[in-house]
Amino acid sequence: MAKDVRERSIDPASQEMLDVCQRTGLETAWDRLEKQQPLCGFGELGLCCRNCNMGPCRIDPFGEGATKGVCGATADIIVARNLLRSIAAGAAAHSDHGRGVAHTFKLMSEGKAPSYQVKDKAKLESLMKEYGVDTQIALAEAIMAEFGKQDGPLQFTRRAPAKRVELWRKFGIDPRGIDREIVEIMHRTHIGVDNDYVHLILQGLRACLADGWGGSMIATELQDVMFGTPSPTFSEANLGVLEPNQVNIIVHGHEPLLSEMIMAAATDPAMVEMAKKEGAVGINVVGMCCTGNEVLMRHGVPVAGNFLQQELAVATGAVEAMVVDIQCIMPALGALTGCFHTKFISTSPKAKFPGATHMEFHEETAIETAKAIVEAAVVNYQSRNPSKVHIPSIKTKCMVGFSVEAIVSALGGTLDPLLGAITSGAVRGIGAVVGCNNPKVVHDYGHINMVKELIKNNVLVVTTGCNALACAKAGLLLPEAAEMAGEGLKGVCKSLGIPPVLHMGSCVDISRILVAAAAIANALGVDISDLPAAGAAPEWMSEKAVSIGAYVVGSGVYTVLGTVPPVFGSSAVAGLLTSGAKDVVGATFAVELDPYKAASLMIDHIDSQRKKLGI
Ligand code: SF4
Ligand code: MSK
Repeated sequence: MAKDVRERSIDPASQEMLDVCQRTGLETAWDRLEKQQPLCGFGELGLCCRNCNMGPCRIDPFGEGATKGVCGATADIIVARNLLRSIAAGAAAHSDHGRGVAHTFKLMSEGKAPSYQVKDKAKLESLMKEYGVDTQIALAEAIMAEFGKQDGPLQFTRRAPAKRVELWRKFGIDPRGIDREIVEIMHRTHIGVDNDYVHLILQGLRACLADGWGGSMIATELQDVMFGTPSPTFSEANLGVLEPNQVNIIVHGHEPLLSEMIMAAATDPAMVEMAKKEGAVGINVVGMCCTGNEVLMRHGVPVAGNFLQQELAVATGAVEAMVVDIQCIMPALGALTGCFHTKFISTSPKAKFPGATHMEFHEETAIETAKAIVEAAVVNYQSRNPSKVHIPSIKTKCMVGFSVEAIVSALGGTLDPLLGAITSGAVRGIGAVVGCNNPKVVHDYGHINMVKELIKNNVLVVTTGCNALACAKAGLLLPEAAEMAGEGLKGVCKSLGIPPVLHMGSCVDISRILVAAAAIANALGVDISDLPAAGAAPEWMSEKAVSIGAYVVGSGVYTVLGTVPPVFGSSAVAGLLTSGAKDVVGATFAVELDPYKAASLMIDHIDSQRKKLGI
């Protein structure tokens, strides 16, 4: 039976493609979610454990069947251990991305990666100063050493306000080393090790702080050094950025290391000439997910969409190559690209996919690999079947690239105008809205409605990841969107010429939000937990989002989740996260599926913080 596409997405381009998929019998994530119903109730509550082979064990949430695993683990222990393993995976993903960037930076510094250069010398010099080193190689070595450190501290954690660092120390959650904290989670959650849920969750906080103020921040900072610190630029977003008469190449995943090279290769005149010989008018590189965010904010490269649009983009039949690196890439793309001429090209030594052609990327030969990939796409143009092409003519302009440096510059070189606007109440507070899509909720519905509600109530929104792309598609990243904001925020945006929703980048760039929060807190002489600020992930799905949510709360920011985390099988763990954490890190989680109610929770929190600050 035909599905109502409006129940799957609020984005018109996605609705159009979902309709095409239904008519042509192409399966998408939404169809597969339906086939998964009913979802496992034990899994949803976090009550199943397969950490050893006496199990798998599961706890009866109604207390009628098993109340303990074979080893005696209770619901509290099992839920906490499962949560920690998600944090470990998420922190590992971000941090391994950071390690990859640091490795490239080191090779570049040693003269072994000729395709890369320093693009932001000022940032390089300020990082050298921060690390107390005199040479670029010494900086590369010091940053690489952060991953294997045993005793800490991680240098960037010292960007947090002194009160926050003091609190981390007091509770024993100041990270000692990035890899160490992740490994310790895996150790402690092994059968028969750490069986105290509070003690476990404290370790989860220590590991996720090593992500936000460690691995993710390293990725952001060194990417800025090598590819340039973003500054405001205009571009376009949504599936309509695919061009009917050009060779379309989508770069998808999370790292800019290869996509920057693909960009360079695609603008090579010889390559453009080759595309013309194949009958195309040019080569059109577009982004998807966070790789998309990376090239969008640095070069204004148009972006085709967010997480749930990756299959829909292929279904347009107009994609010559879907080039992927790491994270958030659906293995379903293999079978789907097989229905079209599209080449599915994997590039990371860490990530292979069924149905993909593997063209492995190494820093030493980056531009050569990029050229080979672009050439493969160009040659593939002739194989496009025009009868299968359907590109929705829907795209929206957006203004992107608000790094912390760009925000300060937009404010005239100091944070004072923003602090003044917050103190006067023109800007009620700051909402950080981030995170994925999840077919369990209507695509983009949570993102867009929450953000609209926040700006209407004079909350300045900063955004990254898939939320940023949802906002781009909905026109919220334009200065004109100030018309949708409350009077105070509208006035501030108009006087500065900025949108009410500031695009700060990809998922690892949530570290930029931490840096901004620390700078504002320091300027006000308070801790981050005192700020009139709140976070949200309305449609989150990935383990990285679990780590992000935890480090945002661990940094002192109240955070609302729009899909239910698998922790409610333990009222003790759920209570600790939604209430008890306040006494430790000064912030908690809330879970609210309705974006309007979630925005209200954030606004109420912001108001109570303002009251406490006496503003
Ligand atoms: Fe069961 Fe305990 Fe083994 Fe988990 S660790 S599978 S609860 S016996
Ligand atoms: S891409 S982690 S779906 S935000 Fe960063 Fe989007 Fe979430 Fe991936």
